[in-house]
Amino acid sequence: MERLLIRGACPHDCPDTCGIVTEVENGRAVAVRGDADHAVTRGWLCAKVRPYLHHVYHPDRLQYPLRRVGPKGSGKWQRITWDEAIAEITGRWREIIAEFGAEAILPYSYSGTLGLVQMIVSSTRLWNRLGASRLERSICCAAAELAVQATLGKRWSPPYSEVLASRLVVIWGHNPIATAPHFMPFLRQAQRKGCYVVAIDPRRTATAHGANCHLAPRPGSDGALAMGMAHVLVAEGLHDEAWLDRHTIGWPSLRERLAEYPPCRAAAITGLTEDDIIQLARRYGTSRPSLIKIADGINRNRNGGQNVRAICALPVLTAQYGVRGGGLSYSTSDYVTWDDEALNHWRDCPPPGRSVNMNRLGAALLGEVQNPPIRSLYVFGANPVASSPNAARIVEGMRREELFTVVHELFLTDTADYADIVLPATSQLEQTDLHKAYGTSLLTYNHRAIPPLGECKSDWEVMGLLARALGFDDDWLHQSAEEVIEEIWTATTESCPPLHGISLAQLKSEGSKAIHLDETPFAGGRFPTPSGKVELYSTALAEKGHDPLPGRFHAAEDDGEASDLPSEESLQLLTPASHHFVSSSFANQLGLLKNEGTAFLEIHPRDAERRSIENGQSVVVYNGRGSCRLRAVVTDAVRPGVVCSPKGRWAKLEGGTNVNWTTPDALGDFAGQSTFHGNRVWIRLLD
Ligand SMILES: Nc1nc2c(c(=O)[nH]1)N[C@H]1C(S)=C(S)[C@@H](COP(=O)(O)OP(=O)(O)OC[C@H]3O[C@@H](n4cnc5c(=O)[nH]c(N)nc54)[C@H](O)[C@@H]3O)O[C@H]1N2
Ligand SMILES: Nc1nc2c(c(=O)[nH]1)N[C@H]1C(S)=C(S)[C@@H](COP(=O)(O)OP(=O)(O)OC[C@H]3O[C@@H](n4cnc5c(=O)[nH]c(N)nc54)[C@H](O)[C@@H]3O)O[C@H]1N2
Ligand code: SF4
Ligand SMILES: [Mo]
Repeated sequence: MERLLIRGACPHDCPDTCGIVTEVENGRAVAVRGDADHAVTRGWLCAKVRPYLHHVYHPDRLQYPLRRVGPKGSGKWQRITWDEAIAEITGRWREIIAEFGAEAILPYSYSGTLGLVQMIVSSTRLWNRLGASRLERSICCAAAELAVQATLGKRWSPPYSEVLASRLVVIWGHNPIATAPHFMPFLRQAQRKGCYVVAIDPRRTATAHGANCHLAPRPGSDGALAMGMAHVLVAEGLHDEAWLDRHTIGWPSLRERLAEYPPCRAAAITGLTEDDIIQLARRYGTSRPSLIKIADGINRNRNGGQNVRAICALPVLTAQYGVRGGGLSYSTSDYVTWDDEALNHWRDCPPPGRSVNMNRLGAALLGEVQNPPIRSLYVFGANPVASSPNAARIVEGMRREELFTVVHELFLTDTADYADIVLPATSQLEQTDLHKAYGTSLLTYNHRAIPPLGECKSDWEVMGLLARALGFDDDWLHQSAEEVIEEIWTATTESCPPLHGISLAQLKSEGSKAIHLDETPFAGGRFPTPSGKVELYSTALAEKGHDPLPGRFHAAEDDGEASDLPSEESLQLLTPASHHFVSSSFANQLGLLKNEGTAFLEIHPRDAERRSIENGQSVVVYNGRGSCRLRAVVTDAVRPGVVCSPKGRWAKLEGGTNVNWTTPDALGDFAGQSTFHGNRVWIRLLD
């Protein structure tokens, strides 16, 4: 009997990017484990990925191409061959291109996998060559990314283990127990050494439960909280004037603006007490090193960009950037930036197509995007009907008779239901890829462990078939996954010091490698901004039409959707990460569904009582956009006025809709950001 151990990478949208070891017997995977040699994984996988083989060998895996035979959404399919599928897709595209031009085709992908080949390159090369519409990829982190880059220059963060040097950690709008589990052992170890942990979240998450202190501000008010803290730091002389003079631009103007945020005003905006804000500021100003840790949940509202800007300013005031155990931990994404030309091959392509904001998919399909209108949608590595905002509009758009939709998937998802052609996709065990983590400083290689199930093909393989059928014979569209990685690695490595001394061969054989970071981010107060300093005042933001200073915010989280009920009866719905799913991935897996329990809505006792809702009752959550049904959990874990229901449920398993039937497709303050959490809803008992 042949028995092999194959090293791979967890492909899911998670900052940890674990190393996985798959045990394979006679071509079949029989076990998966966390890679013990992987510096972040350290031998264990999270609750979601431990049962990965149930995902890979799920009885519902798509195994061959399908063509729709009934009306759109009717669930009637006919098996076809790959040759037929590719001929039909490219035939339709030729007609569409002849009539409307290639921009009438919109590829839609996001985070089913984060692999270099199967996501990044598969989202660029073929589409660039075709001149298709481009997708503005702003569903997750666009505002925070722009805020951090404008302020500090790059998204640099210390490795998880550096938290052992921190005396104070402020976990701000982030729930790492669910969303970055491998950070937690390091945090616990720091706590045992006396590190104090503050959690700032409108609800008492498991992470907040394990903190030393939990503050629950109103959602979207974090910028005002940060400004209030900064006000106190300055009023009490806890800031470092000399450091500010030397290493920042815009300090005098920001200082003036801080006058607008005495603790009483910050308290009124955030719903915290003045004393909470003063105590937090004092603790932050007197504990060093102090680390602020954020992720992306905090930026999914109308003020997301400016809120993150204000938070980024706090370590500036206390001179905590460049200090081991201090500063900001957000993302490591900008240490290694893959060579743009090698990824995209722009030089071999027609002028780039126009950009369509992914958060406006429904609106775009229904006519917001014109000249040309969108006539074909190609979805892969994404499940927009379940995961993108204002889903009722997406479904309405996908039902358009003249829209030709292809969905490349592992499963018949809520999105695949509306396709004209469905193509079967490989899982991570069946494909090759390279993964750069966004939360850690490791690169992890994914070797293919097993042959594809049935007739499944990887994203990149399908790109090659489509390219060939469209008559594009360019060799960079027909490389193997290994060749793609080799080309991009070679083009990137020379000009990228963090990759120096690492060879691809080494990475392949060892499975994972840490990139070279010899010092704490921003050591010596050096910032990769145009001025070389922290840009408290940002000309780059001013040029984009934003306030160049942090501290001016949209008033309410009003997303402008009418309902027939009075607005004082509305509640703000947060839809953060589920513990047992990654977005909608895994939310069709029985064991994980069982562990996550019935889809629920956390509601404060006061808000429940006003509506005569009791624990365990079924409720309808609704607004002008749509509705969904949930089980009420009456708990003071959420603040009054706020309700919470984790994202990721498959609508078709929940009576036809999920929380995204209510979420707004309005855009945030920066970079076309999604505003899932800026969502007003009404609630009633299900009759
Ligand atoms: N288990 C699991 N892990 C995941 C994911 C998943 O779906 N499930 N998703 C992955 C993805 S795509 C991402 S982007 C990351 C996100 O990682 P996180 O940002 O950690 O995840 P979220 O749960 O979206 O948001 C974190 C917290 O922010 C709170 N929050 C919401 N609005 C506000 C606000 O205005 N202010 C404050 N202070 N808090 C607020 C929510 O209550 C929530 O507890 O996680 C990744 N990891
Ligand atoms: N209400 C609410 N909704 C949210 C959020 C929120 O905070 N609140 N957060 C948003 C965030 S942060 C994100 S990142 C998005 C994520 O949204 P999406 O990127 O749409 O993620 P998923 O819903 O997990 O869908 C990914 C799909 O890709 C498929 N897939 C996996 N691997 C492959 C592959 O190799 N090839 C192909 N072709 N398919 C594959 C999976 O089967 C799955 O159906 O969700 C957003 N949705
Ligand atoms: S989802 Fe995150 S924690 Fe779980 S195995 Fe994947 S990378 Fe690791
Ligand atoms: Mo995300």
